[in-house]
Parts: sequence; C-alpha cells; structure tokens
Amino acid sequence: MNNQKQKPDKKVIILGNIGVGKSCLINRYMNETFSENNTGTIGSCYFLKQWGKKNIAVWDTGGQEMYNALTNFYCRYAHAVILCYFLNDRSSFEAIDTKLVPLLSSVSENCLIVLAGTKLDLLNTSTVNNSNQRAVLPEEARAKSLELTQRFNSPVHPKGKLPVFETSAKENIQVHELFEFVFDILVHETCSQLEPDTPNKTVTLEVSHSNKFKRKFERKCC
Ligand SMILES: Nc1nc2c(ncn2[C@@H]2O[C@H](COP(=O)(O)OP(=O)(O)O)[C@@H](O)[C@H]2O)c(=O)[nH]1
Ligand SMILES: [Mg+2]
Repeated sequence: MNNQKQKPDKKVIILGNIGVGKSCLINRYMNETFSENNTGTIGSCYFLKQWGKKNIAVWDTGGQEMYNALTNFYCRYAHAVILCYFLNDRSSFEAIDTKLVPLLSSVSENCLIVLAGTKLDLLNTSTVNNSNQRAVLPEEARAKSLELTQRFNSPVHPKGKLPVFETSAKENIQVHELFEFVFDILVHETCSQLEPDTPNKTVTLEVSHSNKFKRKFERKCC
C-alpha cells in the first residue's frame, strides 16, 4: 500500500484483554471484513490511515500478559488510546483500571482516551442466557470515561460527545463512528481540555467553539 511508506503524524493504540475484539474492530474499519475465527495478535502491528492531511498509525496489540512490557513500549507518545472491554464480561471492564491504565504512563500529553464496549450484537441475541447478559452499564462506562478524560486532561469533542462507544465488529455497529471520532479530534488539536480541578459531578462536556473552528472540524475528510 502506498501510504505505508509515509511517516505517521499521529499514533493511536488499541488496548484490551485478549479476545475482547480489538483486531476485529480494526479489520471491520480498515477492510470491511469480520471473521468468527480471528487468529490471535502476536505482539503488536500497525495500520496506516490517511485522514485529512495527516497519516494516522493505528496500533493493534496482543493483550496477553506476556506482551505487557512490549505494549508499554508501544504506548509511548500515543496521541489516542482506545480501551476495549467486552460488554458482557465485567472483568474486561475492570481490567481498564487494573491492567490497561498502568500501561499509559508514557503516552503523549493530553492523550485522548476512548472507551469501546465490544460485541454488542451478543447482547441482542434472542437466546438470552447468563453469558449474554450485559455486564457493564452505559452509565458506568460514561463515568469511567469522564474520570479518565480528567485524569489525562484529554481533548473534548467540540459537540460535547463523550468518548464512549458500544460497538459490534460483527454487525458493523458504531465502528466507523469510533475511529472517525478519534481521527477527527486528532487532526484538530485545538480542542479544549477539561479544567484539571473540575469535580466529576459538575462537568459539562457541552463546550462552545467559534464558528470558524466548527466549520473546520465538520469538514469531511477523505
Ligand atoms: N459476536 C461477535 N464476536 C466478535 C466480535 N468481535 C470479535 N468477535 C470474536 O471474538 C474473538 C476475538 O476477537 P479478536 O478481534 O481476535 O480479539 P482480540 O484478541 O482483542 O484482538 C473472535 O473469535 C471474533 O470472531 C463482535 O463484534 N461480535
Ligand atoms: Mg488481536
């Protein structure tokens, strides 16, 4: 591919426990494909996407404990991190605090942190059994997102949209929206940050911007 020779301007990392569906999200977005028998990711690999005038590298990571040191290394200077959790597996959501956030010590200043619940389609199946029950409520994900946005002083979307998505790579739900949300924010670095000492409960993400900025932001990229 031609753009693989170009140097990336921005770096996005996708993290989450093994099997949450990281590689399938990327495959759905990049190739419009989905595989029921996706093979595990060894170490890390990246894909390039041109967005506007920027080249954005999206790094896929293994998720296994043995790759943690490697993942920590790949997180260096990341401009955005997508933290994935399986919507019907509580432990994968808890891993955000216990396992994933500790890997983020070397990300760029004001790194964008996005939460992505995965396999939404499994919650919609008619044969409801325990394994298909939702284990993470949308409001819990929103609260976690606000906490992380403050902690990392992440940029805020000009329309106040929270960086939280519930996705299905299989049924192509919210996958393009997820990646394009990230890319749009990364190519427009003038997004505002939350005030560092703003208490959680009073945070409003409805930030206003000049019309000039809005026009720039909403312009369709490639
Ligand atoms: N039903 C369903 N299965 C999925 C979805 N995304 C991934 N999977 C399955 O989950 C397994 C692990 O996916 P993979 O992307 O390799 O996980 P990774 O280890 O996080 O990269 C594979 O068998 C996929 O087919 C989804 O949106 N819906
Ligand atoms: Mg993988």
